[in-house]
Amino acid sequence: MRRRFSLKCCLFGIGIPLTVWLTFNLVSWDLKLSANWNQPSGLKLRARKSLLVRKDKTNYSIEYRGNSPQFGGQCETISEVFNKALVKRYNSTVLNSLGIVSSPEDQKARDEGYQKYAFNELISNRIGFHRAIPDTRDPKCRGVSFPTIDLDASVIICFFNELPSALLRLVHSVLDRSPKQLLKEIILVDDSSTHDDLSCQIETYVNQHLQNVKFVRTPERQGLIRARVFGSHHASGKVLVFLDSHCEVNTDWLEPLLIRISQDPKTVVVPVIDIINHDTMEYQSSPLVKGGFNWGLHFRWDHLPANERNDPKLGAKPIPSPTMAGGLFAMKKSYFHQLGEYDVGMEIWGGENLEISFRIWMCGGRLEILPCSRVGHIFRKRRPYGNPIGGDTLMKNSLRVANVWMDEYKKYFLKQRPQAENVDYGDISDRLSLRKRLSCKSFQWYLQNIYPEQVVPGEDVKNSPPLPHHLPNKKKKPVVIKHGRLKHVASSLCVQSEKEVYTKKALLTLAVCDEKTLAGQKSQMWFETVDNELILAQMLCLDVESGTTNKSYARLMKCHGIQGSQAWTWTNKNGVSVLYNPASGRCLTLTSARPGGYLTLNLCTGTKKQEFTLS
Ligand code: LR7
Ligand code: MN
Repeated sequence: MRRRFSLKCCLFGIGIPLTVWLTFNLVSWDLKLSANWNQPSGLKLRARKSLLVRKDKTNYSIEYRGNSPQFGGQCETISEVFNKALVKRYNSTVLNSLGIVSSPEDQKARDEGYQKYAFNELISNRIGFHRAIPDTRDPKCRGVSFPTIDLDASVIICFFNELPSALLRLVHSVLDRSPKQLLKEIILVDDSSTHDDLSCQIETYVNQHLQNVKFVRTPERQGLIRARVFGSHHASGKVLVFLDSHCEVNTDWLEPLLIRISQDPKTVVVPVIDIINHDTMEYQSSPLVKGGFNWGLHFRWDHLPANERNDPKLGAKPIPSPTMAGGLFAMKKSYFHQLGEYDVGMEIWGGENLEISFRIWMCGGRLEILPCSRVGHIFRKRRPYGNPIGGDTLMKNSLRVANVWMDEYKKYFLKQRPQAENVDYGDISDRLSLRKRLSCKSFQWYLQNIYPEQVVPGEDVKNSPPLPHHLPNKKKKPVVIKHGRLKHVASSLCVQSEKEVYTKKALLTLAVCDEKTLAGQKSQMWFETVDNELILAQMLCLDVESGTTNKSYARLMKCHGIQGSQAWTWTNKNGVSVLYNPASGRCLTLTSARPGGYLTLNLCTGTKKQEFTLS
């Protein structure tokens, strides 16, 4: 099978003339700079060590075993033509255009990508393994000179069925944005991915092209908690830095983490987690918030209390945080081991973030968010992978957290999740004795001293309750930049609703333009907003039927104000002005160019059926 996701192809394929790009003041492309997924080279993989994880009640050990028979030992190779001086920064307009679906192959790759990874594979592949991202730090963090740091870091990245372009973009961002003397190594832990071919491609790429990157594989799926412990046992740096496999690290991300740990070896530090949009791959800054949790034991973000929010040093100063999100943090390796690593009785996903947070604070450590260290993470709408052991692993893991760490407060969890009563959470005696051995404080102490904002059910509200963060944007009043008739160029017909302008879900059709009557003034009048919405008669928004079938219909829906399926950008395709919908990667198309013809979403080919104007 031959794969080719080259930008060159993409640009020539969609035929956007450079002049247009330049007119719009976009990035000028160097066509050599692209992700080239080369043909198989017949390369033989070198024999690989495989590792055996053995688990019993008191002992958790890892052994090496001979070659893994799991893979045939051959896969196609991936590589990228890369010139450091030409690394590009992709703004949102460019990213949107990278998402254009022009062929059935594009459509297939996009659909399969969403299925397998829950983000836009097409755009990730077209960006390739390198890109510049905006420096989202507070100006106070920039341009400072760092003291000498007497620590080095092992960056541990566990992955299960990750998209190679996303994982390798992370790896390169770490290599490119970390000072050499501070980066001991990167350890990639493949948690027995079942996408054998991709896993083999990543291993081959790493072994062929990257120094300082170790590739290890668990002998069978461990879940992210045990996979991290497994990775930590391969680490030789003084500090462990854990990252999810779909992140990109930002400028000077590592220094603040290591400096803080060198000041206090019992402080565990977390970068600010910026947002990489799962549909567009756009890198966006996150606001400064703290980690908290609700009594269902879900992690949540809390606003900073007013005194911290108004602190003039805010933005550069560590923010103590009751909990961490879980995926991105650094701590001294010796402290990680001393503190009991992770609860290896936890399965696959969930709960370990609150467990380690409680443990850090209750057992004499400290947890802080460092605003001068920024790392982006792809926030997906769903988890794309299953769980081989069945059941709700978050529930099981949370029960372990509640029973080991929460004392009498566990009743609030059980009240929230009555189903938990019958769930077998396994043996927790090891963790209880760890808590004793480390002379950890009570959960009550933690709530009173570290998380006083938390509302305990039945108690008076002492402080203003924390508001969950990351809520969808509030609906704003639309700002209209243009209005007129949406005309299909070749037929000179106008787009209107099949029903009354206020009918939700109505499909859109072509009709003879009615420029004379009042009714025509209304029913064919479209308003384009700064948010790229197209609103008919100032009532409903042009939207896309959900689903990824080749021919979904355009329809009218209540404006939701968060762009997505209701965003339309005028894009030049083969000299034709098309209406591109970045959320679906497709373009507005006609079923037929006569009155009564319907409007659908289709591959962006730039045919006459896709040529529209607003005038
Ligand atoms: O079986 C598995 N084996 C793995 O190696 C399952 C997953 N993994 C890997 C996976 O490929 C990824 O690199 O583990 C990593 C984390 O899994 P995700 O990305 O599916 O987790 P998430 O981002 O949905 O969830 C958050 O909560 C988890 C609870 O167990 C972990 O702590 C994640 O690391 C954590 N992610 C973050 O904190 C990023 C910021 C999210 C926020 C807020
Ligand atoms: Mn993640």
